[in-house]
Amino acid sequence: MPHPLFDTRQFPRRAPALLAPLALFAACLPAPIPTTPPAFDLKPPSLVEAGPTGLRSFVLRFDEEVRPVEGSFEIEPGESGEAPTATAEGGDLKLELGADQVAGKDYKLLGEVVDGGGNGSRFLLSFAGFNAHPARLRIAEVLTAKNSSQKNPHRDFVEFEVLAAGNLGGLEFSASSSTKTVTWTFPGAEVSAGELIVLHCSPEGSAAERDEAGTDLEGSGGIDASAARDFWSKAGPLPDATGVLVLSESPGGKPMDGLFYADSAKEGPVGEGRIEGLVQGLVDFGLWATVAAPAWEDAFRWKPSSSRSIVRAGFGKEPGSEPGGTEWTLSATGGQTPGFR
Ligand SMILES: [Ca+2]
Ligand SMILES: [Ca+2]
Repeated sequence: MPHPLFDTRQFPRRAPALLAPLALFAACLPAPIPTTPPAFDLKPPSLVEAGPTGLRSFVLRFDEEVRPVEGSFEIEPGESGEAPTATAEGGDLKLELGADQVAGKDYKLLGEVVDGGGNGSRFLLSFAGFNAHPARLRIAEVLTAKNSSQKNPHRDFVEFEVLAAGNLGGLEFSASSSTKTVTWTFPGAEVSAGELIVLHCSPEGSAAERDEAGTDLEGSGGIDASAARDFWSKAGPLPDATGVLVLSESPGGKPMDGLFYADSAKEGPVGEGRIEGLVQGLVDFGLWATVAAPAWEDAFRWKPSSSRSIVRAGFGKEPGSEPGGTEWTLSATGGQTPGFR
């Protein structure tokens, strides 16, 4: 195998010796045709994108042609004990797994490729197991700030309504302020249409706070734990006053629903930045309406409150039938309903 930093096939060591006799005849030869120096590939392949493409398939795209290093591929946890097999087509490395992935389960994938110059790249990736029948959800209610009232305490939560039955595994929820994004990925769980799901975004960290991914919906305690399906995210709280919430089909995938909310004191164009980009992403998929470039007036505008939740006005409407701030309203003070309508 060639040395990773020096491709001997492209630069034979005997080359200088061969050039010497040629120089003797140079005077008899026509003027030399300008040539470019030989190209040395010293750069290892870079990974451009990667992800599962089916229950047993995974594709990694590199920025140049690659070939797999046999025996280097491992998946953890391996559902079958068999190592993935790899084939390459140009810059695409295709892995065939020995068993079906479990939707939303955490996997690690390890392997190595080399390019035509013998430069190697090792990779170690984490990914959520492929979801062959994702559930379709939309956001139903949001409480953005902790309310530490002794009598009626609440914590940041997002309630989702299941529009179409399926598996939650790998669906990604993100909450962004102008400076920061936190993301959380659903574990695998089969859900039915009409079910409500509560994602608690500011847990206390108590042992009673348990994810309800199975059939027992009474398994969790903790503040705001509900009769519906509860999950607890340690990724970080929701932005209190102004932010963008996005639910995506897969990590970094197509958005399924979103909410743009803003302090009513804000006016005019949102301006370039994280929030504008996220709102534009929702607009592009017909999930939020704007007149032109995103402006604060396009948001659900409110006077931020830790005692009132933001609720979708009217369950039962098709998503996108009236996308935008007008689809949302505020609950009464103390009128949060995590896990029920
Ligand atoms: Ca529950
Ligand atoms: Ca509710």
